[in-house]
Amino acid sequence: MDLIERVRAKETRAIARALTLVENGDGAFLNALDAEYARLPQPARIGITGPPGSGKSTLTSALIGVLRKQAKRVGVVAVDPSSPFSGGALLGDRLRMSAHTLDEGVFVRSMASRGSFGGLAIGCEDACDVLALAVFDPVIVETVGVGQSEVDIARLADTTVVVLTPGAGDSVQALKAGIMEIADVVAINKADRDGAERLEEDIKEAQELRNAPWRAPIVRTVATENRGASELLAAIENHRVYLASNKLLNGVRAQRAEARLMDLAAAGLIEALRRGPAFQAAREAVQRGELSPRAAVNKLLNTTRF
Ligand SMILES: Nc1nc2c(ncn2[C@@H]2O[C@H](COP(=O)(O)OP(=O)(O)O)[C@@H](O)[C@H]2O)c(=O)[nH]1
Ligand SMILES: [Mg+2]
Repeated sequence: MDLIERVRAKETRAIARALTLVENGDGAFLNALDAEYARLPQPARIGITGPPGSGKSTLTSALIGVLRKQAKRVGVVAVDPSSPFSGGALLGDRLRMSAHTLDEGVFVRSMASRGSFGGLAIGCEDACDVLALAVFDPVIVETVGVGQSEVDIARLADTTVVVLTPGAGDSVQALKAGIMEIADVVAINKADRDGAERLEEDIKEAQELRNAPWRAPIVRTVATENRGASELLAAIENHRVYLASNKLLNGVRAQRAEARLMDLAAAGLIEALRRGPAFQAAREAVQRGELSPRAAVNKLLNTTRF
């Protein structure tokens, strides 16, 4: 049986193999996966984002616990550009979610950046396709949200949960950086610590400044004790109902497909320019300061055969 069929048959080893091929950018497998694209199941996509250490992985694990009680098959992609494959954070993810690792209804994969332009989002989408093919629903995407990348993160999911923690400067900064723009649900994790009240007020204040049709509900959680996990899941499901009942879900997915198209187009274009015969000369001219980067690109676009 070929790998695609084995993934569709929910075979754990095949899923792991497929994710590795996707991560390595294996052309033959990606083509086979792309051939399934129009027929892929469309699992609910939940994004969990927030500053490093805010408890995203622990919270994801708590959500998995609730979802497993509902007999849902849960797929998780944890994306962390800062952590290499052998790195601590990654190991942390594995350990933290290890309560579920012997459960066939759960698949957790950590992935680092492929390193190429747009590689992170592209690799994540490909991994999500594999999990969709393996009939996981929902698929949870955990991403470190810091600074500009938050906008990218928002488009990886139907529903984005922003995780903030009391007493952390990071969270205040996140609020200032406009994180409310992307939050469909806010989790105040580590609510066992002082300052949850204060943070909730700050979040509400930030929300007042916006006039959005959907106001992100705020849920307090203590992920280490599984507290608030059911409430968080209920808030996520409410947002999904809101999307569905206002016919917004297709729009969210269409936006995601378009963003993916643009990412791949940009990556493909750069690859094509790099492979072209004039690239090295243009690069050296730019490095010597003889040619402006813009002029170099224009020249390359005009002379490269695609
Ligand atoms: N006190 C407390 N600690 C927590 C809570 N949730 C997570 N942690 C701890 O915070 C640390 C970072 O958690 P982790 O899930 O790896 O954060 P991530 O980097 O956002 O994925 C770990 O030591 C967790 O045990 C919580 O609700 N309360
Ligand atoms: Mg984590």
